[in-house]
Amino acid sequence: MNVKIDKEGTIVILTGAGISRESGLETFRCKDGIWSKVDLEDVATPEAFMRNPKMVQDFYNARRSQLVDEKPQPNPGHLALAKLERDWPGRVLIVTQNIDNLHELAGSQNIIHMHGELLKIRCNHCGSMHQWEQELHIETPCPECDQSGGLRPHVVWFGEIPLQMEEIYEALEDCDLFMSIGTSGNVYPAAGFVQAVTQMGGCHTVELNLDPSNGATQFAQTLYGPASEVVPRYVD
Ligand code: BJW
Repeated sequence: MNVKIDKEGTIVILTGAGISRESGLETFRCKDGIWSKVDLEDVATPEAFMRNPKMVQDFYNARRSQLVDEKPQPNPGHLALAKLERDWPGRVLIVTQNIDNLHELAGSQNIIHMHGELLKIRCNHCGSMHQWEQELHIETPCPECDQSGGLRPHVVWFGEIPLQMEEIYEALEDCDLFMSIGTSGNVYPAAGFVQAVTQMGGCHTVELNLDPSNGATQFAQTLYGPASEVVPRYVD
């Protein structure tokens, strides 16, 4: 580990789309990113799902089938974080904004998917959650309550509350090292975590990214380059 913190210390790692870029998944806000091809207002809000569920389902069906059919693999960035969790005597928590499963495939165990998971669906009618195994269509009935029209991707859209926020803030309060990897710092509440840990005091903060994020000046330390290089270099 490149930085000296107490061996029993808690490490919280926020990850974003950039860590999965070299595994072949697109980011959102890079030049050729997802939001340069589709308007987020059309696919990433509850209003969009109400207005045009087919468009939203098609968007997520395509991204889900990319994960299932192309089977992107974790890159050295994900693998280095899994190794850190195995080797570190203290607590390591990954808080990912990503809905892919690459941290799991890399072997990380302690993961919070604050923006949901692409391989799960839930039912707006009965609240049940299911593995997402087939293309989702508006007429697909819920395996639990048998009603159709309510199944949606288990993801967090703009205007919805991210998942497990209480657990995340508890970990941030306890945090000795906060790492932010591959995120542009545009989307709250994740973009506010660095300020939160800084105000609480006693936590070292580091940004590892391809280029400076919106919040770059708030970090005590920064390291720029592709995640597959800078993450192993920092944590090994
Ligand atoms: C590399 C690399 C390589 C490239 N190696 N790096 C005004 C002010 C403040 C807030 C608000 C506001 N108006 C509205 C809000 C709130 C809103 C918000 O933040 N809006 C902003 C846009 C202004 N937020 C919300 O609505 C959230 N909910 C909320 O706030 O609820 C209230 C509440 C919170 C807490 C407690 C109680 C109440 C919900 C946000 C949901 C975001 N959803 C999405 C879609 C998820 C499903 C899906 O994937 O489709 O989440 S949007 C999208 O953005 C996705 C991502 O997780 C998220 C962040 O993107 P990320 O990961 O940062 O990707 P990019 O593309 O932006 O950046 C990639 C970075 O990687 C870049 O920096 C590259 O340089 C780098 N990179 N290649 C390393 N090889």
